[in-house]
Amino acid sequence: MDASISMFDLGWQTYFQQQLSLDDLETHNIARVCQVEPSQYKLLSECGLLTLTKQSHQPEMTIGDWVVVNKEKHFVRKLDRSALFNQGDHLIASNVDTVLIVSALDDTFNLDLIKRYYDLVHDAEADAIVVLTKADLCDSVDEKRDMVQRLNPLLLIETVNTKSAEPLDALKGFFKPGKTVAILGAPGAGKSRLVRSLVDLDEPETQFSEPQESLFRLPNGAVLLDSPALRELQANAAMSAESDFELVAKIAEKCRFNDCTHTNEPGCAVLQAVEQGNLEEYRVKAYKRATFSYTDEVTTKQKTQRHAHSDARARKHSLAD
Ligand SMILES: Nc1nc2c(ncn2[C@@H]2O[C@H](COP(=O)(O)OP(=O)(O)OP(=O)(O)O)[C@@H](O)[C@H]2O)c(=O)[nH]1
Ligand SMILES: [Mg+2]
Ligand SMILES: [Zn+2]
Repeated sequence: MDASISMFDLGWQTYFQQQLSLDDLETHNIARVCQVEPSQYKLLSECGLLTLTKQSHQPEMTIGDWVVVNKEKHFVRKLDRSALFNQGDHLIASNVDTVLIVSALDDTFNLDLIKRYYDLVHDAEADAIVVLTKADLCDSVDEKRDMVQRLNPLLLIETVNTKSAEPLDALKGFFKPGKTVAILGAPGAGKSRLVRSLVDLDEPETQFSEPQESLFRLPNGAVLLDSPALRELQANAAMSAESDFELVAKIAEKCRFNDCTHTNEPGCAVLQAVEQGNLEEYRVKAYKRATFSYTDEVTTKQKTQRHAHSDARARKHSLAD
């Protein structure tokens, strides 16, 4: 057991401090949920790892939640969250400050998927930073960066080549003490490599304690939240981006012209489907954006997407892989 954990190591912030009563400060302890099991929660605290049995009077909790516990290590209350990832009733992760949306700049670049991740982060009320990896494999870096920037002019975007030695100082600046960070990105986007170039997940000092798998220490004192539920959310987004893409691609096969841009051509099956109300306009826009920079490589794109799809299904491995 790691006896040297402080609340600040775990991501404690003023926002949570303000919710504590005098009673809490004098007689209670604070702990952070680091694992959710069918019948119990595991929490990290200054006193090490705690276990709380799930009980009907407790609110549902998720990884990242801060909880007040009494001296007997029983649940007192959950603190208000600063951010929450959920899918309907299914809670995925909470109190994440910054999410790195990792996307490769090679031919798997997918603006639609970046947008989906961005929307997830926005809905969760966390901050997004888009990290464009594999800059060394792309000769239109600025063009793709501009496409991402058009999603939101204020969005922070960092371009990195994680194979080079210089790249990550810009990112390290975001890993301030007390900040909780998460990472979203398609399979193969370079998440593990990015994390590995920032921190060695196998090193003992990255682990808070042995038997938990979702909270890690990053350099500069930030916390990395990486859980199976978050990885599933990320894979689902990748899969639904693919199905939108394939839907439009399938309809586009019926266009009269092979090189149809689905703008104003006669015999355009895509425009017809939109007019008849069988296809939403936004799907077409996403499809056009995704095929924009490599117009005649639709087949390659589809293959790549299909590949990503099966990868997402088959491989549910962690960032450390
Ligand atoms: N050339 C180049 N290759 C990179 C870069 N970043 C990652 N890669 C390579 O891309 C491949 C995938 O990288 P990973 O870090 O495993 O990707 P991931 O996002 O963790 O993938 P999953 O765990 O499958 O979701 C690896 O072979 C990396 O070495 C980069 O900046 N440049
Ligand atoms: Mg990985
Ligand atoms: Zn068309």
